[in-house]
Amino acid sequence: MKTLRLALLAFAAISPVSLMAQDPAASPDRAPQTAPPPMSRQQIGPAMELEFDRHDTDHDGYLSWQEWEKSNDNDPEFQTNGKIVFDHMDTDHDNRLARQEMVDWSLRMFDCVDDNRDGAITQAEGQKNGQRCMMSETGVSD
Ligand SMILES: [Ca+2]
Ligand SMILES: [Ca+2]
Repeated sequence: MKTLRLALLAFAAISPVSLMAQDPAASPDRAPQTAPPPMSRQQIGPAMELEFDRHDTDHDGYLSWQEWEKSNDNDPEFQTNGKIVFDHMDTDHDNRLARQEMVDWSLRMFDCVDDNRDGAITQAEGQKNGQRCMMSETGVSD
């Protein structure tokens, strides 16, 4: 699950629909049984922009592998699987992620996870489909 979390970096980090099991301690103001609200497809673009800016530390408008890698705590597992995912996101193969590449990838993941096609993903869908979608999109799972 660790690799999935890292690879889904933006997607999971910005989403109230955590792909991880919900940690009740992390949301003391919310009853543990209460699922977070679904995340709509419209939220993905703006959320990814924010995430992109947070990681683009040299502000050149691209995420380099170094910038991407740095966000992941030097996890050795990330060195291999993370690079595979990065290369999948880098659709024009210039070894850096443009904003649009990151947004497009997230939307592809979103559409895969949203298996009832209602334009929103619930926590249940994330947990049920997150790993499978990651695998089908990149060939990498946990
Ligand atoms: Ca950059
Ligand atoms: Ca690129």
